[in-house]
Amino acid sequence: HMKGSIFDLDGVIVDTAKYHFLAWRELAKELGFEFTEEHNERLKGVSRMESLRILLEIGGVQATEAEQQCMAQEKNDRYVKYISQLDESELLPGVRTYLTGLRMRGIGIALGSASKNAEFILERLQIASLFDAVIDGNKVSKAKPDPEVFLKGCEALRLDPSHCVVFEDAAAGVQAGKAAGCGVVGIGRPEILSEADLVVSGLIDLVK
Ligand code: B16
Ligand code: MG
Repeated sequence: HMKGSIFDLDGVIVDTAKYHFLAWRELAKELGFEFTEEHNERLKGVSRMESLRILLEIGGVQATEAEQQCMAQEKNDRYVKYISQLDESELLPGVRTYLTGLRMRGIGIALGSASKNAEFILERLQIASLFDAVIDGNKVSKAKPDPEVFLKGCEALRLDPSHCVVFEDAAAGVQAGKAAGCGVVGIGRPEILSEADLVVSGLIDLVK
């Protein structure tokens, strides 16, 4: 049975993908090409530098390592401007109720996200205090589907992975959770998340 829980951020707790999209689209426009919402799907759950690599490939743009660092910084500056406006109202349905319920049952709660802005986002959403541990893009070196982020989450909760459940919206995240030895609840479409032990459309489905 579940003693600990580890949550992905984007797509599970909040829809930050729409702000990533706006920021990436602005960068692409500056570089002289169109970046669509369909393109943006490829960046979900992917690290910042890997996202940039994919974006440059879409635009057919070559850039040196130094130029890429500069572009990633510019994208992040734009993104941070958007997420500075975040507030509680942008929590996805059921999130606060579900997390509060876990706390009342004594179940550990950790974040397992690729984002380097995760702490800031939790603060803006006013849910930072609900988390016992935050494992984010600043603490991991290997991206999902590598299990590192979730193994570190279990370690921070001082629990064996077999007692932890991962909540993920991306296929690579579901794979990472399984590879860590955790139970996995997929959030989204069953076709994409078939490796999960259970798939729901959102945390709201678990609080009814
Ligand atoms: P940052 P998650 C991921 O969040 C996003 O889905 C992905 O689009 C983003 O590129 C990545 O975080 C890195 O974010 O630029 O803020 O470090 O789903 O792993 O919570
Ligand atoms: Mg996600």
